Amino acid sequence: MTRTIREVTFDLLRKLELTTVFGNPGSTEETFLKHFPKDFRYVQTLHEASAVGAADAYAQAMRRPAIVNVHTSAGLSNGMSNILTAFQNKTPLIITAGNQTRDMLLMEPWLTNVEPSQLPRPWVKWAYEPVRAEDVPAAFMRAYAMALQPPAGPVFLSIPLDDWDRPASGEPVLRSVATRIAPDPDRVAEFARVLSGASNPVLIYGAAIARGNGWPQAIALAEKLNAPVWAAPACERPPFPETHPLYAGGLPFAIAPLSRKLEGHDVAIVIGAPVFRYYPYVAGTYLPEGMRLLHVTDDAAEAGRAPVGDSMLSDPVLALESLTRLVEPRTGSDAPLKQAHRMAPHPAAPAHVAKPGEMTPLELFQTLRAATPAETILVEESPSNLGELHSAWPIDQPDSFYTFASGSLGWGLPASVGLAMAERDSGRNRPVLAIIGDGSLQYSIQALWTAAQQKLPILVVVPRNGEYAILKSFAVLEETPGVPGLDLPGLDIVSLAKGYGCNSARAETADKIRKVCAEAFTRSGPTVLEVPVTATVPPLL
Ligand SMILES: Cc1ncc(C[n+]2csc(CCOP(=O)(O)OP(=O)(O)O)c2C)c(N)n1
Ligand SMILES: [Mg+2]
Repeated sequence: MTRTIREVTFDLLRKLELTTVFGNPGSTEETFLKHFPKDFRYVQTLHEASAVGAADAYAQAMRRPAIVNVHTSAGLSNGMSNILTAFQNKTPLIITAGNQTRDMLLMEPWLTNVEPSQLPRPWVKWAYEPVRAEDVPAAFMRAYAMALQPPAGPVFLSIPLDDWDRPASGEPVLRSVATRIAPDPDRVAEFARVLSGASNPVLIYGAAIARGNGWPQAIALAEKLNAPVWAAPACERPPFPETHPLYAGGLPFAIAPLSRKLEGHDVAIVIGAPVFRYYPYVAGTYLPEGMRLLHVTDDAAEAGRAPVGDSMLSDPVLALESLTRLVEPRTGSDAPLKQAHRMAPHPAAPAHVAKPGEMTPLELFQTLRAATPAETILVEESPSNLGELHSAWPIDQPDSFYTFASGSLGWGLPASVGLAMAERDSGRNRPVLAIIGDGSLQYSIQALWTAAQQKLPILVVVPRNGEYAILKSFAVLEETPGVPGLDLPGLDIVSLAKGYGCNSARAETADKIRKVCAEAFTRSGPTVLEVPVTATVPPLL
C-alpha cells in the first residue's frame, strides 16, 4: 500500500528523534498537523518569536536539533529576530512553514511565501521548497544534515499545503553526519609551538567550548599553560568556570578597551568565538603592539572575517585536546598562576544608591543568588546591569548560564521555557531563573503563556527600572542627547503576568524576594517577580 508523504515524513522524524514541534499554526500548516501522531508533542506558542526562542534553547540543552513550524511567509517573518539569534547561537534548528497550494502558487494568492528560499536569508544555512511533493522526506533529511554539520545553525523548509496527502515515492533514506571536524595536524602542531614558545600567553575562550561540553578540556589547556583565561566578549555561554584561579573575566566588546586588556601578553589564542564580537565603536588597534593572535573556530566564515590573526578550522574541543597534548607545560615564577593577576570577573559594578521602595540591581542579584539552589540555571536578558549580575552570580557549573549571541531582544524569556522543558525531559530537573529587563520582557512576553500551559516552574525576575537604561548609556557614549522613546512608564508587569496565567508578585525588600524564591520552584507553573530597581545610566564600558 502506498504511504503518504505525511506518513513517511513523520516516520523519518521519529527515527531522527525529532518528535517535539514548537509552533504557531495557520491554514497552510494544518495539512501537516492533521491527525498529529500521539507520540509527537506540539508545543503551542502564541507568537513565532516564542516558538523559535524556546526551540533554540531546548535544542541547546538537549544537544540535538529541534523542529519549529510557523505560518508561511507571515509566521516566518515574525520569527526572524530569533532565527537571527539561533544562527549566531549556532543552534541546529529545522524551521518549517507551509505554503499555498501548488495549484495556485503561480498567481500568488493570500499569504503566499513568494520567495521561500530568499525570505529567511541570510540567517539560515539553507532554505528550500521542494520542487516535487515526493522530495519532502528527503528534504527533511537534508535539512537535518545541513543544520547539524559545523557550524550548526537553523535551516528553513517551505512545504506547499497540498503535498502532505500525496503518495510517497518510497521509504525515506536515513543518513547520519559528523558534528565535529578535527584540526589539520600540521597546523595544530604549529599553533602548539607558538604557544609553547610564548613568554606570556593568554587564552580567550568562547561559547563553542560550552556547546561542545568542553569545560574539562578548557581547564586542562589553561592549567598546562598556566595562562590566564578571558571569556570572549559578550560570550553567550560561559566556556570556563568563573571561580577558577586562572579566570581573568569577560573581555569588553569594543576595539580599544579589549586591546588594552591584553597588554603584556605576546601570544593570544581565541578558541570557539569570533575575533572579536564588538558593539560600541571605540577606535584603536585590535591587538597590543607585537602580539601574535591565533584563532580556532569550526566556522570558515568566522575565520574569514577576523580582521587580524592566523586561523585554524577545527572543532574547538578537539583543538583543545590536541593542543593540551602538544604544548610544553609552563611553570616558574614568571608564570601568571597567581591571584595578583586575577581581575574582577566583569567590569566593576557601579555603586548605586537605592531609594526607599527599590533595590540596587546588585542587591537584587546577590539576594537571588543566596536564595536559590546552587544548581540553578540562569538566563539573562537585562542589558544595563550585566556587570552586577556577573559579580553577584559567578558561574561555576557547565550549562548553567544562557544568553543570546545576537543582541536581538526577545530571546531570553522563550529560551527559559525551552530550558525548563529540557530539564524536565532529561530528568536533570534543575530550577530555571530568568532575569529579564522590563523593556526586554515585552518582545516575546506571550512565552509566559506557554510556560504556564506547560506547567514549568520557571522564576522570571524583572528588574523594573522603568527605562531602556542601556540606551541612555549609549546616548552618552554616542553624544546624542534628546532621544525620545527611552522611558517605560505605565507598565504593570504583575498584571501582565497574571493575564498569561502565571503567579506574580512585586517585591521591594530582600525578605519578600527570599519568600517568593522559596515558593517558586515548588510550583507546577511559572512565577513572575517584579522588583523596582534604581534607574541608572551606567557607563557602557
Ligand atoms: C529586537 C530589538 N529591538 C530593539 C533593541 C534595542 N535595545 C537594546 S537594549 C534595549 C533596552 C532594553 O531595556 P531593558 O530590558 O529594560 O533593560 P535595561 O537597559 O533597562 O537594563 C533596546 C530597546 C534590540 N536590541 N533588539
Ligand atoms: Mg529597563
